[in-house]
Amino acid sequence: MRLITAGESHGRALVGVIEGLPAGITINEERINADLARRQEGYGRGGRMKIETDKVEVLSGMIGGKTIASPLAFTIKNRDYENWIPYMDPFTGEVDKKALTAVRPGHADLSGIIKYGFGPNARPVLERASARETTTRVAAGSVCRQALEAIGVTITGRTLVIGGVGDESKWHDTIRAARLDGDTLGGCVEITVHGMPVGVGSYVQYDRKLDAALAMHMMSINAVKAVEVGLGREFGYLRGSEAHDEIFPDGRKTNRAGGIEGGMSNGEDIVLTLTFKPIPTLVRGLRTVDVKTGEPVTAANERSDVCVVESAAVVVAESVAAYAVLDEILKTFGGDTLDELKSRVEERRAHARR
Ligand code: EPS
Repeated sequence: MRLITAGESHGRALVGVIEGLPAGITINEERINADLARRQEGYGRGGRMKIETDKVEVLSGMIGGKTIASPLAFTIKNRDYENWIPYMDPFTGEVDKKALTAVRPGHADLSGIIKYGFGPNARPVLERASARETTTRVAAGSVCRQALEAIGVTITGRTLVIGGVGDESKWHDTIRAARLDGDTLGGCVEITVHGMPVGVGSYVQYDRKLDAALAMHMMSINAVKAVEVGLGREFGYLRGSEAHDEIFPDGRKTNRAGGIEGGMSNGEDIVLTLTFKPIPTLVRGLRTVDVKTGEPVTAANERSDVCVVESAAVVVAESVAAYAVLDEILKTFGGDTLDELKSRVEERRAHARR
């Protein structure tokens, strides 16, 4: 499959095109909208989420509720665009009237203006670097999830840590304290893929390894700085006798590998842990340089979220995993129709049981 996304955070709309979906997948629009709504939730979100009510509009690739194998295109409107037309209109927008020159450490601002020659204004950079882009990843992922469920593969996610705190009962207090300090927080999210058939991915070539593909997709999520498979970094502290999952006549009794050995799924749950860095837009502002004057200043204080790890990051990670897992399943099994794919996956499951 291929997925291409487009859209600026305060532009007219977000756009996605998924190419390579098999024909015959039943897609429920309300499921997509429910996932989009879940992405907007969570303690620690900023004012923007009160403006938006993200809804998908599918433009092509489906008839009568089922995919027809042609590219599935969709849009999600930015309601906030109404307030930004003078600055963001594709033909008449005067972007320098919303200039951001006090570039934010940790954001794409500085490298982006150097790279694309935007003069002393990071607005055209941050509009696309914004995590608003994850809206399209969730809509695309929701479509993929519905295909995966039809072949018995489901994906769940949960927050493990917010701002260094593992105790869920303390998360809101932790986020509240950061907000009062004008600060932001990151955290960790765990993603589990259940029902994966054996042998998705391959050991035979580096770019066919399942863990390599999943890591690439997960690292592409805004703010993700680490992806771990199974025990991940903990492997560095263990002996082989403590690290591997022994095999018994009735299967494995542990899943330290996180469901992937030799770049292939081994039939156990795939378990990934993602670490998100704290959002780089801080109310208190970090020290930086104004790219217009060259003077030291406090970084721009745009409206922003304090923490997205409680809900948004979970659904984004689940959705990106759904796209990546379906893509890898299709690379391994192929199938022009969902029924073809389903029977090939079933055949593999039957073979693995033998
Ligand atoms: C973001 C800044 C904020 C966030 C945004 C990401 O938006 P705004 O600049 O409109 O206040 O709310 O996230 C979303 C819009 C979203 O849908 O998640 C940024 O600078 O990355």
